[in-house]
Parts: sequence; C-alpha cells; structure tokens
Amino acid sequence: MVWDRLSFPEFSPNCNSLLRRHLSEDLFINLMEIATESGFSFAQAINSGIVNQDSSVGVYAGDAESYSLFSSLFNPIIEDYHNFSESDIHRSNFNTESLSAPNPDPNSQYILSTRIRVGRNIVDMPLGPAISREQRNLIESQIVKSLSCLNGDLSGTYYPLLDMKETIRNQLIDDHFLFKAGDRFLDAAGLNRDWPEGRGIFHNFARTFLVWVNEEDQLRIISMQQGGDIEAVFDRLVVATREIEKTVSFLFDQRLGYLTSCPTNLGTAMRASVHICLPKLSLNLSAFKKITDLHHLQIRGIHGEHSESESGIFDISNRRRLGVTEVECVQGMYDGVVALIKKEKELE
Ligand code: ADP
Ligand code: CIR
Repeated sequence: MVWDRLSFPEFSPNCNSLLRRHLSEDLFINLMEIATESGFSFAQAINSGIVNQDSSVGVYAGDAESYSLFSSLFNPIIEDYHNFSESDIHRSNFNTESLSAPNPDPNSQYILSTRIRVGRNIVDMPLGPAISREQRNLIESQIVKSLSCLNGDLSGTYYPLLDMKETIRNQLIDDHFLFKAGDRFLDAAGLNRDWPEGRGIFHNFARTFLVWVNEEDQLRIISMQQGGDIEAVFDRLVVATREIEKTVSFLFDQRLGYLTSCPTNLGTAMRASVHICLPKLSLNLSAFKKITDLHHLQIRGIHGEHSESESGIFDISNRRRLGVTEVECVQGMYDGVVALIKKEKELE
C-alpha cells in the first residue's frame, strides 16, 4: 500500500483493524502533521496498520508522549481493546500469594508448556519505534549489566543476535525461545531499524527464565517451562522482575501502567499462555470460542502471533492487560484453561 502520509489512507474493504474503526477523516486532519518531542510523527504511529491491512490493531507509540499527543485516536483504541475508559485507573497485583492456580493437568495430557511474559521499557528513553541506534545500543548494555547481577536459578548468559550463528538462531526460534526476524508489522512501525544490532536474548541454563532485548519492547521478561505448573512459572517471573527492577527503572504511567510500544500491551504488559492440545474441541469452533470469549482469552497459533495452529495445539492467553491486575491476567487464563480441558474431556 503506497501512502503519501498527507491524505486520508485508503483501507481495503476487508480491513478490520481498530485503526480503521477509529480513524475518522476529521481526526486524521487534526493529527496528520503532529509529531512528539522525540520526533515521532502521527504518520509513523499509524503506518503499520496502513501498510499491513490485515492488522488487528494497526498503531504503535514511539514514546510516552505519543499516548497523550495522539490520545484522540489511541484512547478509543485502548478502550475498544481493553474495555478501559478514559476515567479508569490501572491497578497492579503482582504478588504470588494472591494466585490460586494448582496444575490443572498434572499428567500433562493437554498442556504442553506454560509461558508468562511482561514487557518493559526504560524510563526517559523513546520506545523502540522512535529510538536512535545509539540509544538502543546503550539500552542493550544497561540491560545486560543489570542481568549479570542475577543469581541462583536466574543467572545466565546474554547472546547478542549480531554474533549468533543462523542455525542456532533458527533453533531457538523453532523451540519457542527467541523472537522471529523480519516481522512485517514491526517493520512498518520502525521497530526493525539497524537489525540485528542491539538485539539479543538472555537465558538461564535451563531456559526457564529468558529476557528478549530490544524487540517490540526493550525488555520482554519471560518465565516458561514444560507442563502446566502455572504457579511456578508466575513465581519465577515475579522474583525475576523484582530483581531486575532493583537496577533498572521502567517507564510507567499512573493511568496506563507500564508503557509499551503496542497499546495492546499497556498496563500489566503481561501475556500468560499455555500451549494446549485440544483436538476435539478445535473441531467445534463455536464451543471453543464460547469458552475463550467468556474468559477473555485469545487464541494464537503454535508459533505465536500471526501463526497457525498445528495438530490441534493452540496458544491460549489472556487478551486484556490493562485495567486488570497481573494476578487477574493469570487467574483468568487459568480459569479458562480449566474450562477448556473440561469441555475437551466431555467430547472425548
Ligand atoms: P509474545 O508472547 O511476546 O506476545 P509471540 O506471540 O510472538 O510473542 O510468541 C513468542 C514465542 O513464544 C513464540 O515462539 C511462541 O510459540 C512462544 N510461546 C508462547 N506461549 C508459549 C507457551 N505457553 N509455551 C511455549 N512457547 C510459547
Ligand atoms: C496488529 O495490529 O495486528 C499488530 N500490530 C499486532 C497487534 C497486537 N500484538 C502485539 O502487540 N504483540
């Protein structure tokens, strides 16, 4: 899609993005020539959703200021995605004692693995779409220094993408540990500039604790393991995030919680997921969707966002991240997974 940035963008008839839903011509005219102090323009904020007409959302923030300067577009999108209105305030509960999620599948019949991640960005820095090469590299060294302070089960090694052999990189991606290269949604948002410099992955020996550096967000702090022990995965994430917070300050807004480059990740910036095998239920899409909708869950494919399911295996995670606490994100995912397993058993 070629777009001259000063005329109202064309949307294809089958484009269902939140950008298309909420961008009126009047709004476009009001914002089209505006940019934030770090130089991130409105055109950059909406470019991904115009270039990629199959976007579900279609906008990215370049810095904290994007959320206020472009609020006439961002607020309705945020409200639509998270059901979070302008008068709402984000709440946090990142305490392990508040979660009740005993393993719903102790024999690992259905749940292959559990993963919980949070996104974080560094205070007083632009977000990835507007960051300079120097700032990105500086952030990488700051994060690597902070991660080198971790002890015990969390201690590990940082592997910069620049030095990584392609075979190793591909294996890490196939094994669900590393982000993919060349994502076209991120590319159009300016998030792949200077690739692969400044990007990398830190992980402990067991690969149960990982940190992605300078992908869509500056940090993606990840806890994951085989099977369905959701409490253990959450506990590890809480401990690791608190440890990192001792040496790095994160971008946080009173109303919107942790600030992230994609508005779907605001608030907790948490995605709690299981890879779950539901061969019978997946043949009955309306029953499947009824349960996932009731529990505010998102269905993704086996290789993450914008990928397909394989062999009846799905990535099931909390959809909302803002206006709900961290514990509520995980508890909602847990309750939904319990319901999915119950239904699958009934169909067997
Ligand atoms: P994000 O979680 O940051 O939104 P993606 O949807 O792109 O990003 O997923 C990143 C990677 O994590 C993918 O390889 C995906 O398959 C993997 N993944 C997600 N959930 C799980 C899980 N429960 N178990 C194992 N791997 C997972
Ligand atoms: C889209 O609009 O489809 C992409 N920009 C992704 C939106 C949500 N996912 C994400 O932030 N990881």
